[in-house]
Parts: sequence; C-alpha cells; structure tokens
Amino acid sequence: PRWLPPPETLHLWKEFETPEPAEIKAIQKSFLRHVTKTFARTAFNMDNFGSYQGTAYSLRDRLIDKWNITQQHHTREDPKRVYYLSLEFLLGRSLDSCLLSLGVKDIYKKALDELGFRLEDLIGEEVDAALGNGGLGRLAACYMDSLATLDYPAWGYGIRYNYGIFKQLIVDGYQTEFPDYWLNFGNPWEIERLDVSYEVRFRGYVNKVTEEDGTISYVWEGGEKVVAVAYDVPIPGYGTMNTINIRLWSAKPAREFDFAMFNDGNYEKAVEEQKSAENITSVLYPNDNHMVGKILRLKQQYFFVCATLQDAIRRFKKTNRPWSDFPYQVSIQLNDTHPTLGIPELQRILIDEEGLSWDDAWDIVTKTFSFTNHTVLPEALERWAVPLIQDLLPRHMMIIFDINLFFLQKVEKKFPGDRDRLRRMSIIEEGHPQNVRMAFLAIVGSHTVNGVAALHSNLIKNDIFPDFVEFYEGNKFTNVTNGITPRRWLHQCNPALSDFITQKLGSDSWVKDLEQLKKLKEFADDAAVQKQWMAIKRQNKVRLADYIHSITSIQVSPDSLFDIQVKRIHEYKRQFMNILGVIHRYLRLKKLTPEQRAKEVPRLVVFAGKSAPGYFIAKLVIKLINSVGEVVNNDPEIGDILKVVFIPNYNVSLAEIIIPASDISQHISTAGTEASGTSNMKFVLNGGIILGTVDGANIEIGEEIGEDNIFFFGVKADEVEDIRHLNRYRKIEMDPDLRNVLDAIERGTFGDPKIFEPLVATLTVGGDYYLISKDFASYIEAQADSDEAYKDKVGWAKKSILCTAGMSKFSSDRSINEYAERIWKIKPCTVPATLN
Ligand code: CR1
Repeated sequence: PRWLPPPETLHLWKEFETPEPAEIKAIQKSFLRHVTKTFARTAFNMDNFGSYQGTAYSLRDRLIDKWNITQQHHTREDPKRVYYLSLEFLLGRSLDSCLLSLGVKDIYKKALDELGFRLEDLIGEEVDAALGNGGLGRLAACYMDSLATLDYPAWGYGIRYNYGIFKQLIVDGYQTEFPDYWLNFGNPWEIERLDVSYEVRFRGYVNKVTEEDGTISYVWEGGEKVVAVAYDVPIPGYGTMNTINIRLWSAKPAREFDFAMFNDGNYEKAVEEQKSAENITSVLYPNDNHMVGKILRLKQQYFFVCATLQDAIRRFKKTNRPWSDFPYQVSIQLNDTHPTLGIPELQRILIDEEGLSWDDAWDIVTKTFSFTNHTVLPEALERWAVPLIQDLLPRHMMIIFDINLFFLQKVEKKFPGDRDRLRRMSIIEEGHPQNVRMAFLAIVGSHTVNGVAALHSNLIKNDIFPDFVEFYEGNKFTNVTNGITPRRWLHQCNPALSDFITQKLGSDSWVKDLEQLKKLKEFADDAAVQKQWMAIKRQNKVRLADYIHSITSIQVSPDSLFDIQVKRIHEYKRQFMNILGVIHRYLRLKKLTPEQRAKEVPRLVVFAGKSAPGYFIAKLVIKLINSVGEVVNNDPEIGDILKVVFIPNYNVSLAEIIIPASDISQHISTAGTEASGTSNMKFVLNGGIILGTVDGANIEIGEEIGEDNIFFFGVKADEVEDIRHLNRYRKIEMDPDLRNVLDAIERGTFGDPKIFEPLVATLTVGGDYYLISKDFASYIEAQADSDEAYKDKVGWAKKSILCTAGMSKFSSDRSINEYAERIWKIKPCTVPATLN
C-alpha cells in the first residue's frame, strides 16, 4: 500500500516544494554577479546570450563545489578508479542537463522569470559540444552520465579539439562543410587547468645503455616536445553528489619561444613551430567507421594517451603503493582501438622509466587494460604503417615488435608448426609497408575484449577474431550491450512524456531505475492513457514540424506518419535504400486516382545526417534525397500524402527535437554490419516503432518489447556472405520494383540523371555489396505493413506504450553496471551529501 501524508503535515511538504525565496535570491545574486562582474554587462546591455552566460556560470559554481567535494572524498577513500579513454565525447548541450541533474531547473526558471528572462530561450543559446562523429562518441557521453549517476569513481579522458565535427549546410542539394569553431563564444562548462600539464615527446632516437652488470636498457631521447594542458569538464550525476570529470587535453608548445631562432632573425619559423604544436589538437577527424592513415591523427592518439597515463600514474603514486597494486587501483578502458598506444606506452614507462622487468611490466599492463570493439567493417579497423610509427614513436615500435614476438612464441607453443596461423595472428601484417594491426595489439594487451550487442559480439568471435578466441580459449571475449542515458533521452528531451510517466507510475524514480518502466505495460490497453500518450506524441510532432518549417520552409502536417532516419550517412546504413523506397512509393501514388490517394496514410519521411567530407557516394545519397524532395514536395497531386525532408546539420540538440516526434524510425543496415546502434534505443524509449533489419541491438530490442511491436525485414546476418558470393559470380537479379525505381531516376524524373550514375552503379556493376536489391521487396512489404498498422489508432497507441515499457534493459546504467562488475571490478564510492 502506498504511504499517504497525514493532511496536517502537508504544509510542511509545501514549504519544501516551493523553493524558498532566499534560494531564488541566491540564484539571482550569483547570476547578476557573473553578468556584471565576469562579463561586464549591465541591465541596459543584455540579451539572451548574456543571460545564458550568467546562468551557466552560476550553475558552474555549483558544479565546481560538488566536483571538489567528490574529488576530496575519492582522494580520502582511494578506491579503484576506471579511466575511460576515448577520442570522442559527443556531449551536446550542458545547461538543461545540468539543471536537471542538480535538481534546480524549476527554481532557476523562477529566478530567471522574475528577472524577465525565459529559460527556454537561454537553453537555445548554447552551442553543442560536438567532439565526436556519431554513435561511438555519444556512447561515451551517455556512459559518463551513468558513471556519475551510479556513484562510480571514474574519469573520462580525451582531446579538446578546437574544431568539433563540421557544420553541414545544404547548398543546391549538396552537403557543404563549414568549420565548427565552438569555442568562439567561450565555454562555461570547462575549467582550464594551467596547473595540470605534461610533456609529450615525438620522434627522437632510442639510446641503448649497457649497465655495469650487463643488463641492457633503453632510453628514448631527443626529438620534439609539446605540452598537454588539461581542461576539465565536470559531469554531475543525476540526483547525487558524485560529480566526475572528463579531462580533455589541449596541445601547447613546450617552450614559449625558440630564442636562438628568434635571434637568428628567423622569427617566423619560431612562431611556425609553436603553431605546429597547437595543430595536434586543432581538429576532430570527421570520419565515422572509417580510418584515414594521417600522421596528425596518429599524433593525436599518442598525445592523449601519453598525457593521460602520466596523470593516472601521478594519482597512483600519491598513495605510495607498490607497482604490483596498479591493476587493482586502476582500470583503463579503450573506446575502440584509437587509444591502443596506451598499451606500449605503459609498458615503456614501466620498463624504461620505472625499471621493472619485461614480464612484471607486461603482467601489470594486461591486467589493467580492456578494449571495446565497435565495428566489423574492414575499412574501419585501424592499421598503421610501421615506418610511420617508427618515425614518430621509435621506442614504441620496438616495444610493439617485442610484444608481437613474445606473443607469437606462445602461439607457436600452443599450435606448433602452424605457420599460416602465425601469419594470420601476427600484430604486424606483412606487406610493403608492414602494418600494425591495432585491434590485435589491443586484444593481446587487454584482459577483456567486448562487442557492443549480442550479435556483434558473436560476429567478433566467429568471423573477425576467431584465431584469438581459440588461442585464449574463449576467456577474453564477452558482450556488453550498449545503452543510453534515460536522463537526456527521455526525461530531458521529452518533458511531457516524462511527466506523464511519472504521474502514471506515481514516482519519478524510473529516471534512475529504468526497470520501473515495465509497470507501464499495465496501461497499454487503457483508453485514457492511450489518448494522452498519443496527444503527447502529437505535441512533439508539432514541435518538429515547426522546426522543419523554420529551417527549410517546408510545411509538413503533424497528422502524417513521421518516418525518420537520422544517423551518419554511410552505404552500410542504406539511406540509399530508404530514398529508393520513397521513390517507389511516389511512383505508386502517382498511379492512383485522387479517391484512392485520399485513403493512403499521409507520410513524412525525414532524413538527417552528415557524410564524411571525402565520401563521394554518401554525398550523392544526400543529393538524391534533396532532389527527390524537390519533386515530391512540389507535386500538387501528392500534397501531404508524401513529403520528404532532409534536415541539415544533424547533431545532439537536433536529435533531442527529432527523436520524440517519430512514429517510425528506420535502422536498416545490411544484417551484420551495424555493431549495435544506439539511436534505435532512443526512438523506442520515446514510444517510436522501429522498422529495421535483424541487426545490432534491433534484435535485443525486439526480444524485449515483443516482435509484434517492431517491423523486421530483410535477410539474416548468416545469409549475407553466400548472397555476396553469388552476386560476385552471377549476374545480379535486380528486383523488378527496384528496376522501375532506377528507371525513373535514369529518365531524369529527379533532375539530371548523369549526377546519379555513380550511385546507381553501386547496385549494378558495383555488385550491390550491401544487398539493397535482395532486401528491397521485403523492405517495401514492411513499409506497407506499417501503413496498415498506423490506420489502427488504438493498436498503434498500444504498440507505442509497449515500446517504452519494454526498454528497461537499454539504460546505460545497466551497461555501466555490467562493465563495473564484470570487467573493471570497481565499486560505487558514494559521496556523503553535505551539499544539495
Ligand atoms: C557502430 O557503428 C555503435 C557505436 C557505439 C559504432 C554503432 O553501431 O552503436 O559504435 N562504431 O558502440 C564505430 O564508430 C568506429 O566504430
């Protein structure tokens, strides 16, 4: 039975519910102090940006208090910590999420209201922190939120890029890129730590030293040095004191100036050198699931792991423990192979600088690191040319060769005489030049390797690294299915639905315990709940329709089915198939009589996503989408029955508007290619229904919510290789409906067909590697099924409720607890709440 307050005590609660005037006063005071003192503005020289700054700085003071208390507590308790190393953190905006985490949104709103500012307007002033490409970077951000919320002692480490992911503009239907100078207007969410800096060496030479007793050691000397300066981004847990830190490194020149050069009259060259140091952290590489072997990228990787390890080791050394304790105090997670140089770097520090034996050092290294693989795409697996590493990091190259030698000796011992196996498993890939296979180095140097969804983890074991599974007898490999933070991806981005869920469940504790959503199942058939549920969905669709109109001038109807595909543009994600399906629908609609057309379910098809700037085919897909939209949206016979919109510059804050508004979202990668996907989870959590392939986390979502509540189609992962094989050796039998669609493109229905020739060719002479033709018929059928289902309003509402109700498993809190217990072996370290 629920506890009810005795009526005579209610006034006590009321007093606590309505923020005290003194609190509001305190907020206004700190706001005005920052506005007038930090930013030197006055009542007569203010705008929304100024009030955003004042609010952010006032909140930042609270964050810093909590951060300090947390750090002091951790220093006292000295728990085992996890270090999450990632080249990407896609944080998005911070103001709204901090207000919610600190539980002060309502009171800030009141305080600002009284001063004549609207909080909603201020939130829109913030620029996204977009230090990532897509899923991998956003996953890191969700994981930081969960680590903080669950009271874990954790640190994120990465790079403070001066330019985040580029801004996408659509010009004449084509993607164009503009630099994202996100720091131009200052960044309230970071604390510059000029007191925390480390030197990082590149190039130079390795000195071999023979001691008197005959032992040999190596010293890495010379070369050039740059300095890594820390910038700290506090991450508050939701409703807890724990406030953890993402430490981002920025490169600075090691010496202020080369005076010798200056005196030689070579002033410009001296300044040039300084610039080249700063270049290291200048720009995020804009490739998702694709490696580009640029030396500057390798420099970024070493720069950040080198500074990070120095920082972690300094913290460890403060406690005067023996080195053998290191793996029991420190766990280091590699977010993909990008930070893998941390493995030879720690080995180098331990043997060259700390004087440990190779074996003792290697034992520590392999007990410290663990590695997450995020992709099976061959073009994304990192391989670095040996000469490149040799030049930039000569000592590391020696160590990698030694790691490989000792490893292959063990393989030889276990499988004597199996030369082909040695070749397959070697960290060094033979060829001209030789390459370092970073994933192999990461596997060999880690105690645990995980994939990011059940299917993906199986593919890793059976298809990508089977030799390693055999060698380690299955002991290293495991799965941790990805998750998303319900704070940002429901509570914050969909306040109406969040409030309604809280009302129905009688408490807001689901925000920290997503298991509770299961109780929503009881309401799936409740007509009143269904009505309210769909009314909220409609509100969110109106919000998106308004946004679309403001950006593209296209008028869309909130009563149409919102069918959304937003993610990086990539051939394996098959946005191409989606737009071909749209053309198919358009051609069909054109053949109908007006009466028949009036019976169709009106559909809005939304696309958004960036293409890597050098990815020609992906950029053509964007052009085709816009060209199709141009024709369809201006066809008076079609009207609202079909609209096609490409929303430019997809990013985290746009996702927060788009995701709550979907009826259907598409996750249609060729089976076996999408490691997990995480936006699929966000859509379903917000009551959207997936139309997708049997791939990545779609599969587990289907298991949780029930197959009636998801539209699956297409071939299964284990069929793909055979079909590809046949495609290579037989003429592809093009699906007849697809042939019609291609004919329409080739007739010039959507503008100059020449433009699209290379794109169409991927399906014909290109061999249709992603099996669009094979899946087309079942894709169209699934789309038709979704139209039918949408006509049944009650049935749809029920599906939508069951979607949200079934998503408990996909909280990043569950993922993080799994990592903590099974991989990192860390425990919560709860900070006493001396401040609220
Ligand atoms: C995968 O493509 C997954 C994220 C996060 C991406 C996507 O399916 O959800 O990682 N992989 O795990 C990636 O970026 C470099 O690889």
